[in-house]
Amino acid sequence: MGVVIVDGSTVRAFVEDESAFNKSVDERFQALDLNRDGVLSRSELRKAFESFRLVEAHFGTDVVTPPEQLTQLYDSIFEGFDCDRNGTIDLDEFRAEMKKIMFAIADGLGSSPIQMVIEDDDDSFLKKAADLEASKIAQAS
Ligand SMILES: [Ca+2]
Ligand SMILES: [Ca+2]
Repeated sequence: MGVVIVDGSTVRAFVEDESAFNKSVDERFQALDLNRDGVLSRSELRKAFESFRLVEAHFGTDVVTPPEQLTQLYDSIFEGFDCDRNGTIDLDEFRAEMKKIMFAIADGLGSSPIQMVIEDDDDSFLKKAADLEASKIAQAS
């Protein structure tokens, strides 16, 4: 366990490093595609967001959200991913929307860094962003 400092530019640099970002996104996509049919269904995406803990982070964990409201929320997230409205999310759609979400997080963080406590086995995108920045700093010195 350790503490990392992330701000908007950390996240932005991660998303803009296309090979690092796509690799992380592709790994996540594969992990989420539980039935291995190459696309994400509504329920697979919902599991994804439960594991990202993004939704809770945005809406606060101290508020208990009614299930029907949660379903609406996940539906609207799904619509955001499913650009061509065919009812499933393919890898391109997933990459594009993850990019948007991470940029939105970067904008939200702005230039005020936040401290994150992370577990060693944490594979969140923010940790990956912090790792990437750390490796760049290590290379530069
Ligand atoms: Ca699937
Ligand atoms: Ca689609």
